[in-house]
Amino acid sequence: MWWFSLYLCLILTNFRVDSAPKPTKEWWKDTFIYQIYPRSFMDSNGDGIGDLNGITSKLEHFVDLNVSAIWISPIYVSPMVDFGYDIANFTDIDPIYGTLSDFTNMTTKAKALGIKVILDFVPNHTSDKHPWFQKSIKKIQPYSDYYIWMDGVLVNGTTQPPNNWLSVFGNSAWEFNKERGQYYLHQFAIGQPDLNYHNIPLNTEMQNVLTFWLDRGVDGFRIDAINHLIEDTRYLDEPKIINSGVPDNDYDSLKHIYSRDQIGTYSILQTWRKAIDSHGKKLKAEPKIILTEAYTSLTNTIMYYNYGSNIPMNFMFITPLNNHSTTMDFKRHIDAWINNVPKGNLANWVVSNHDQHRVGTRYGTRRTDEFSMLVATLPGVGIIYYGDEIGMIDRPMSWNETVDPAGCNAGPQRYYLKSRDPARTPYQWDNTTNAGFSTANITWLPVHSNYKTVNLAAEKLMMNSHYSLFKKLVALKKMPIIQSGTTEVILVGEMVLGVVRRLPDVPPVVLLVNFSETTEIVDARTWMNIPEQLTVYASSVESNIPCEVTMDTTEVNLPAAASVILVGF
Ligand SMILES: *[C@@H]1O[C@H](CO)[C@@H](O)[C@H](O)[C@H]1NC(C)=O
Ligand SMILES: *[C@@H]1O[C@H](CO)[C@@H](O)[C@H](O)[C@H]1NC(C)=O
Ligand SMILES: *[C@@H]1O[C@H](CO)[C@@H](O)[C@H](O)[C@H]1NC(C)=O
Ligand SMILES: *[C@@H]1O[C@H](CO)[C@@H](O)[C@H](O)[C@H]1NC(C)=O
Ligand SMILES: *[C@@H]1O[C@H](CO)[C@@H](O)[C@H](O)[C@H]1NC(C)=O
Ligand SMILES: *[C@@H]1O[C@H](CO)[C@@H](O)[C@H](O)[C@H]1NC(C)=O
Ligand SMILES: *[C@@H]1O[C@H](CO)[C@@H](O)[C@H](O)[C@H]1NC(C)=O
Ligand SMILES: *[C@@H]1O[C@H](CO)[C@@H](O)[C@H](O)[C@H]1NC(C)=O
Ligand SMILES: CC(=O)N[C@H]1CO[C@H](CO)[C@@H](O)[C@@H]1O
Ligand SMILES: CC(=O)N[C@H]1CO[C@H](CO)[C@@H](O)[C@@H]1O
Ligand SMILES: [Ca+2]
Ligand SMILES: [Ca+2]
Repeated sequence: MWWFSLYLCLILTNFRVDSAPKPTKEWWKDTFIYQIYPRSFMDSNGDGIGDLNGITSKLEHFVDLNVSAIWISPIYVSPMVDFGYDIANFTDIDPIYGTLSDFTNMTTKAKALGIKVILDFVPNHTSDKHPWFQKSIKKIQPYSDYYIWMDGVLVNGTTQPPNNWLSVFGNSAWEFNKERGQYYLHQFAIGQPDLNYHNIPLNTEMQNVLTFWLDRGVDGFRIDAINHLIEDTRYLDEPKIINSGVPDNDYDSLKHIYSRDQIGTYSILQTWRKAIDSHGKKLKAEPKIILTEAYTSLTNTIMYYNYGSNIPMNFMFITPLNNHSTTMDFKRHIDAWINNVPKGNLANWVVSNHDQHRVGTRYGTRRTDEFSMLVATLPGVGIIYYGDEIGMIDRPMSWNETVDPAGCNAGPQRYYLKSRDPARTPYQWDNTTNAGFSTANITWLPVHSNYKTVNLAAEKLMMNSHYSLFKKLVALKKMPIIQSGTTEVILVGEMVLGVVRRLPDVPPVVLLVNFSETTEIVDARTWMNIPEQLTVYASSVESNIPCEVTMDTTEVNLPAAASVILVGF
């Protein structure tokens, strides 16, 4: 009765086949992009903090991995209240990281090695130490309205903030400034006043910032927190979420209908797309990439494609999916994304970033590799966070080790729910002092104690490591079947998720992921309509499934939480 169960499976899993996206000449197509958190990548001068010369000294790593680009989190002048996301000068390098000539040194070498450089563009706010803000306080033109200033409201004789809006990092989003006698909006830290995009000269200044870095040879920008850019100018209170289960000063206690995802955001993005493209035309340069960061609905995310974003970051493996999601949840979300990418655009998949727990911590270490394997097998661009390629995991921090403002603001009882420090520890290069990251006695965040075994040098010597697996995945992404084959996401029984990529006249590429805690044998051949004999191309490290062996696909033995990629070449 195999035909009956196959038929049933076709109905139950709502089989779908998409047409291949049109080939584009964009350099980021079918590649991985690698995020560097510069404080933690490589320290060249022994002060315990990573820097530009450190990155320059390690650029060969990206050639070795064969990723197309590095995206570097902010390196600009900053009081470091939010570790660089609070910027006091958009067009200069913070001395902690180096100088503009170190930057040029880095990009020159990157260019010679064929590695693209993407900078972080943080348009929502500046540091409160930025000269624009200092002049805005004094109402000096044209800076007076560069920020969002409001009078307080008098409640029972005391001045209160203009409304109930909350900062992402907790407490009111408004801070009173005595000198100006008004409140300013800060959607993030108090030291990060929001810029006012209803002010046209301000946006012109921001376009000049983009041009400044394009003149210095950058290949594109990743735009930070874009959905916080514009606020509804009625400044109405936001509704409370009933039974949110969090304290009243927690960002998650309100529905952010007036301070986030406002429609005007898209036209601002379009002005930046135009500024970047017209700069490129003058120089006949290669196309520039724009990635946008917005934790928002699928519909809102997809809309960024239509207004100039090449990569509206797809955070599904961070949220809404999590360790408790079922195979069906995964299928539904993956299908929805692939179906909604507008024609002529590329899907994208983010594994991790500096705001989230590391992937092996979110899903458990056995599932660490699952996500780079999914990202490699699915169509489009993969985005990984430094350390993902060697399986780095969170290093839990005590309260007094905590330095992230999101953690500090939450206080000693709740800091660990909010702190992003555990995912920002130094890169683990080798088994020497500080994992080879720094010669300092103390690094800005502690190195994870697992560095003696989890490190790049050790993994390079091993046959079966996260590193060797990741290199195979980068190569897989460049194969024609992954670039332009059809994609089907299939439930193989209840506990196994399958992805099949097909091109006419060649054997398929098949990914199987076991969501369960016990081993069983599945008939992938019947469920997925694939050849009876396929070869193991790659497997998750802890699965211990040997590579290059031939498998009978009617009886695939998948250990707990294992992932495996099968090919016919
Ligand atoms: C790196 O990728 C390029 C294509 O993007 C490919 O031509 C080259 O062979 C790859 N290098 C290695 C060492 O695999
Ligand atoms: C940023 O720094 C550069 C170099 O020091 C300086 O020329 C420029 O005026 C600064 N920008 C602002 C807005 O202060
Ligand atoms: C550029 O970086 C390399 C490697 O770190 C270093 O040897 C060289 O002196 C640097 N050059 C400049 C101009 O800073
Ligand atoms: C103002 O004061 C009155 C009397 O003390 C009190 O009942 C009321 O709740 C206060 N209003 C607010 C908004 O705090
Ligand atoms: C993920 O779920 C499994 C099964 O319920 C559990 O054993 C594991 O501890 C969870 N891992 C994380 C990181 O929550
Ligand atoms: C953290 O605080 C505790 C109690 O005050 C102290 O014993 C401990 O040494 C501190 N640890 C660090 C890393 O500062
Ligand atoms: C590191 O600590 C040792 C011993 O405490 C001290 O002698 C040395 O000067 C310190 N080095 C640095 C770079 O701080
Ligand atoms: C450190 O790593 C090297 C290889 O990178 C290895 O040869 C050596 O045995 C390791 N030492 C220790 C103490 O683990
Ligand atoms: C993922 C990301 O970059 N998030 C950033 C969003 O913006 C705030 C404020 O700039 C940063 O703290 C986050 O790190
Ligand atoms: C670990 C493991 O093998 N778990 C599951 C793998 O897939 C089969 C088939 O769906 C499940 O029954 C196993 O429990
Ligand atoms: Ca340093
Ligand atoms: Ca804003």
